[in-house]
Amino acid sequence: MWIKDFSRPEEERNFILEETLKKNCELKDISEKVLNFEPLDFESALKLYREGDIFFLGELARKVKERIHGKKYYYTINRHINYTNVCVINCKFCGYHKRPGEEGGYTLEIDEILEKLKETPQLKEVHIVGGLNPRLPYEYYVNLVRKIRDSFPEIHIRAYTCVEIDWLSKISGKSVEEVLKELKEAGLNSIPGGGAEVFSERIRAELYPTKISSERWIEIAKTAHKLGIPTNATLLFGHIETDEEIIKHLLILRKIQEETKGFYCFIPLAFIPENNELSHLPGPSAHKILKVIAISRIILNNFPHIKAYWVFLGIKLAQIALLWGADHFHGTVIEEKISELMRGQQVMHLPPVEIQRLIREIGGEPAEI
Ligand code: V47
Ligand code: SF4
Repeated sequence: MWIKDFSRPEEERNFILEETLKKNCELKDISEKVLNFEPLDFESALKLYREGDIFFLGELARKVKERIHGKKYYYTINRHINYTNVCVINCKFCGYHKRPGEEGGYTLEIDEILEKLKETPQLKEVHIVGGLNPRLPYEYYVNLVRKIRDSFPEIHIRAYTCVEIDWLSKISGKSVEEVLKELKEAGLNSIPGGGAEVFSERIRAELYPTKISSERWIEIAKTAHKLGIPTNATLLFGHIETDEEIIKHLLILRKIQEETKGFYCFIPLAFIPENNELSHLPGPSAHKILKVIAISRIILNNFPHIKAYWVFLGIKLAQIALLWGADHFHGTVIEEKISELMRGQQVMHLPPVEIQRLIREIGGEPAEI
């Protein structure tokens, strides 16, 4: 019989304990600030992210999450509509888009979209994101929202990232404010968080030089907030960004939220390396993903929600992310083309009962919103 003595010598145990205590002591002042909901400066946030081990960060983030939401974890019955994959921007990390005229490009007709929505029972939210397709006129975007609103008076319409709003302003010759007002009048409720990527000129120059700048993304988000349209925000991490760039991104978002209070949810998007120009990169480890989720909850303690986006993370890691500070499991999704086209795999529909089970299993109370 194979029996091994796993007990450690006394001195070794004491040494490990001392090391842990010493490390936590160095982070003690910072963690007290976190628990008092005081904002962290750049150096403290970076130190915590770098030196705090994964369990320590997870515990702090979970405490912040529980102070805001208690045991509740949220999800919604939603459906994604990726209306076109044709895009002129060509971000190196994106395996979803096709250039205009390239084989494999598609665009959905408005009626087709309405049919898809009608197929979905008890639908509460529709999430609409697409590429920048020069063939689509401005009217398509406004009509899409208006027709969905006419057919589904109660549904939450979350549509068009700040990148698409900028594009709409360009193709229509209208200001961002006019575009947003018109969309709101047509029935838009909120704006998804995509397109923020990393607020870093260095990364933009290397990976998405023709995409709108961070300044423009922020200007559009602030304009939406001023008009009473809540927006989400994202960070695309796990590619070439540095720790400093992650912290800077989070602190910028925190500061905007102090001014506008218009952000609803933050979604840390873990880079998927398949089928794009950055496929030589390994993508973030589970360890990194959990640390980024935790530090996001800690720094963005003025954001209502941190999302564990299971479509990109995978269901199992997303469930664990709920113990590392995330409180929102996104939703049922149904059909999502961005990761489907990158991974060559259809995204699984997660029925509400399954989401509820995943939440209960980690000791949470599921709450549909
Ligand atoms: O803007 C593109 C990202 C975003 C990759 O607001 C990639 O609730 C990882 O914005 N690996 C679109 N990410 C998705 C998005 C989103 C998703 C879920 C919820 C919400 C919300 C918003 O996807 C893009 C881009 O940043 N993306 N390629 C990739 N290879
Ligand atoms: Fe276009 Fe968005 Fe893909 Fe960039 S991430 S290429 S803007 S679809």
